[in-house]
Amino acid sequence: MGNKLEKLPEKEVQFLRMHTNFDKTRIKESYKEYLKISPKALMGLSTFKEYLRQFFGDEADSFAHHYFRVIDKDNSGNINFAEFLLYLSNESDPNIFCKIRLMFELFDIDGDGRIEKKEMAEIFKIALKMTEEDREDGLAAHKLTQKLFEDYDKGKEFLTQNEFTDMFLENRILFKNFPVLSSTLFTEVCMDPNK
Ligand SMILES: [Ca+2]
Ligand SMILES: [Ca+2]
Repeated sequence: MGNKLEKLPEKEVQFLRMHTNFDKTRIKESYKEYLKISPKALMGLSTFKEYLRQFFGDEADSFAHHYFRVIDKDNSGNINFAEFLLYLSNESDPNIFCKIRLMFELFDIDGDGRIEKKEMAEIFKIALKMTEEDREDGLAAHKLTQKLFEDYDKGKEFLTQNEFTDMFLENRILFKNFPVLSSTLFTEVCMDPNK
């Protein structure tokens, strides 16, 4: 008691009801869980790193600033609860295209709306490291990127969002080791149909 952070303002609850798949109860419960991860409500990169490490191990460390970039929608340098929940909502949405959109943003490191080879190689390098399949300092990631570009970039040297979507849908196994943040807050990732 006495900590005014403990209660989520009604306005924010309403906003999140409108913009996520979650009902009031789940929003409030998530907020409690979120405060355990980030007692100050605003989460900086170092807190976010600790959180990822706790759930996904040290290997997830190199993913931290990339995920952080995607979640920190307003580029404020901090993640707030709304940003976090919006991310979880998209990630756990039954519509796979919501998740693909997040993945696209993860790979589009410079945010210019297209994925260059070096961006894809960078992200796959991290992902492959988590599976210990890439001991050769990114070589496997480069080969994989090369192959995917041959199949999907139509000779342009970058992937558009549509091309990335096709690539994702036809190669889902490549994404199996990416951290799924909604699994950390919700034991069963499912939607309330009466939102
Ligand atoms: Ca922010
Ligand atoms: Ca880019």
